[in-house]
Amino acid sequence: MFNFDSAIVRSPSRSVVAGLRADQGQVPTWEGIVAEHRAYVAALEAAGLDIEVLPALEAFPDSVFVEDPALVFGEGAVLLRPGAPSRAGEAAHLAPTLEERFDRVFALPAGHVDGGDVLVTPGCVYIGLSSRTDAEGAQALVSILGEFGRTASVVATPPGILHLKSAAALIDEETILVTETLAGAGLFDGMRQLSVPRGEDQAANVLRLNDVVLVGAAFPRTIDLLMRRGMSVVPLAVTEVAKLDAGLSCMSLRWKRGRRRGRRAFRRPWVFA
Ligand code: CIR
Repeated sequence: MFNFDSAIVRSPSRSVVAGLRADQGQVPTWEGIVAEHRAYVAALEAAGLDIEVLPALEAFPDSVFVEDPALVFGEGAVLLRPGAPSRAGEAAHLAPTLEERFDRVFALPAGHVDGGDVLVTPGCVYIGLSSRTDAEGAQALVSILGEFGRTASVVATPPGILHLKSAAALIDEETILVTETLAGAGLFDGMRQLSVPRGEDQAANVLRLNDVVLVGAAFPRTIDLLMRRGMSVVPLAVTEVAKLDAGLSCMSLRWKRGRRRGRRAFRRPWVFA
């Protein structure tokens, strides 16, 4: 489940400072985003992942958040349709890389889904409806996931949360780290939920990779909570990307390479209707 050896990231564009954000008062700096992104890439490398760094896309300020326009598994990839109009074109820029890397690449045919709303657990892929992910897109993704032999469940992300994974992350095979609001929503049947300490809601977006878990450095009580569970914690600064409502999971696409069936077995993304 947490066995990853590959990742795709995208360099931040100069335009990243104009990325979408709910709080208009908090403007990040390009240098600050670049520094946090560099440290993040180094942490992925230290965790044992081979990383492909895609070039910055000036026309897409939020394109550094590469998790939203696509979904990847060892078995294949899905090009999504991000819900924010300014991000709609990002998936097309990922398509060539995903076609190169994966035997099977599907394209969401309708509706909208942001990858930040997709939480993969061993038994179920949770798709959170949000301001970015709608019912039509979620249903289309359920069908595609069926092609991968994966069961999916569409859940309602509570209001005020940008993405499902802004408030939830899988930390072991049975446990999801959640905010108190999400814990109260009871979305994850059969999973254990562990709440982040009060006042550290943004800490719930951790990223487990192999034997380590990346956690926002500004959240000492969450770091302590995870260390007391015996986890190997890597604290990372995310204060600048947080000004763009982003966290740790959204800056990469991660997977474990499977055995290829043959190079470029399917030349174009499959549109699954
Ligand atoms: C956005 O609003 O789309 C970006 N500023 C932040 C996206 C963060 N993505 C994520 O949490 N999955």
